[in-house]
Amino acid sequence: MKPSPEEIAAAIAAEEAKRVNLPAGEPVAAFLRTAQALTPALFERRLAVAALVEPAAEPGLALRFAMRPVADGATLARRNWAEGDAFIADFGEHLTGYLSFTAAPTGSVADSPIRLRLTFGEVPTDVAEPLHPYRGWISAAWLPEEVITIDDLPAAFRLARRHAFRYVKVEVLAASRRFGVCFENLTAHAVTSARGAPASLPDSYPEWLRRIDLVSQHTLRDCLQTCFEDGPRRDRRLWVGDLRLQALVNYETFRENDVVKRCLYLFAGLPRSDGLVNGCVYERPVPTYADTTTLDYAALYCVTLQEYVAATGDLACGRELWPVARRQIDCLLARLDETLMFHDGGETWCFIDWAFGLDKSAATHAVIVFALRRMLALAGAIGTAAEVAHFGPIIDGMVAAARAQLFDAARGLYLSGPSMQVSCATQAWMVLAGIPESDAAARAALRNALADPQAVRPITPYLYHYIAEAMLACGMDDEALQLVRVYWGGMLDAGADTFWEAFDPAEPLASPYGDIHANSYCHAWSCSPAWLFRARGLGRPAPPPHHPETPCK
Ligand code: RAM
Repeated sequence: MKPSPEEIAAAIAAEEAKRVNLPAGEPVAAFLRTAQALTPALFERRLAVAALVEPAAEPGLALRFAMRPVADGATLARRNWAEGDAFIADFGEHLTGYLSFTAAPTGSVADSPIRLRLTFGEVPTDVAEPLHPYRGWISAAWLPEEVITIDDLPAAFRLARRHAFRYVKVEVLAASRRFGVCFENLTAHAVTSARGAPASLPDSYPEWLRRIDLVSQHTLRDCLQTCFEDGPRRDRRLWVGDLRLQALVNYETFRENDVVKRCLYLFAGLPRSDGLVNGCVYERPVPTYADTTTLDYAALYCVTLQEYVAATGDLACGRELWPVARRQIDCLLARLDETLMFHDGGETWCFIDWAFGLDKSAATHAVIVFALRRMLALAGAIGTAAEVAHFGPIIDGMVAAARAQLFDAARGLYLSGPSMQVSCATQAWMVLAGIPESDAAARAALRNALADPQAVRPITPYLYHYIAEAMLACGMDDEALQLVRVYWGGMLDAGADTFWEAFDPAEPLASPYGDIHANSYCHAWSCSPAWLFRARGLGRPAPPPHHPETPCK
């Protein structure tokens, strides 16, 4: 049964009430200085209006609306609008940035200010239907709208707030009847710290795959600001889980590696009192703590550091942040029971996915094993292996505990929590952690869960990524390719210019927040196909058959 927005809000509130947030720790000034010194410059690109558009209801589309062009963008400067009028400008592509224009009176001098409502749309739905009444449980202050009043026309105006958008709906809420308003030079100023555009995949790749690759890059580009933001519309901040996937794609595309480093230092500079990194941190107004600790993300901090060192060869950074990563592991291991099992007691958040009702114990257990293995790899690279020689036996113990306590041999999959829940999340992380006894057992666990109509399925591209990554880890390349084609391709079919924070193909209007207008439609953790294609060879066309030349006689 699909939960109502009220049920989602009540369940989240009940979970939050159980949480014990440790106080923030002492900021580590030296780490924060390093982070700030690595702040990248932002580059601006100006975009003119491509077209004036109107939404058309398309019940067959996932988000129910398509845009129809009604006039060329250049005609806007020749039109004028009166109180009560509205239009939608389409900038032709998704961007993160600012809006500017000149508002000029026509027909008479302006004898009043004008009041406008600007609504910013990442997708048609944002501007095609009213944002209110809003039913979400996160603040309505996130809704992408502004009411502005401009005096003394003609006036050049630039909106101070940054938005994420392709469409802007302009409504003239109030203006004197004695003049019309003309909007000249309506301009979007796109900003990103990504320099340049990566080379496209060769033509030998199928068209649909090249398109997913490109949209993945655009998603990353628009999230790549002074840090790797999770979403330029919302939450506009740095989360560990999003960072790992962004960093991976970045190494294969924009290569803004210093931004990854800055992010690692921001987390290291703002530990909680027990040394766990925050699930997310804020950059502004000064780098500061978010009141959120996320155990699976703390484990993924170690993985992200290991991958950064492997991708860049920056051993000095690996060595400097090694104690921070070690601390994550120590804190996580302290939460295992005497049989080396992790149980989600609810006092610290485990994220894994936003799927409603998901039991996170087994998946989090596996994320910890995944991180332990990566810590051994990092230790090998930076020469600290002796310090973590005891990790090997701990990994063996955690693997054995999971096999003994979570594996349902009759069904060929792993269960989670007291309700013995079957989920795709559990199988994906078990496989990535190397817990199944063989690749064949790993493949069976994934296939069994995916075929089980009762299994809890993901609702975010973040968890779909881990299913694809797990499939690649155990030789399910064709299924991984099909998953990417159907899931990310499903967003493309719905008209996506950038990939989304949440998308449940079975319930396209579902939102983790109880209202789709609170969703972000350019969300970092959905950009990972570019890494699956470029680093993991997913979908790589077979080389043309080799015909040895016949030697001349
Ligand atoms: C949401 C955001 C973010 C994610 C967290 C756990 O607030 O979508 O990307 O990392 O959840």
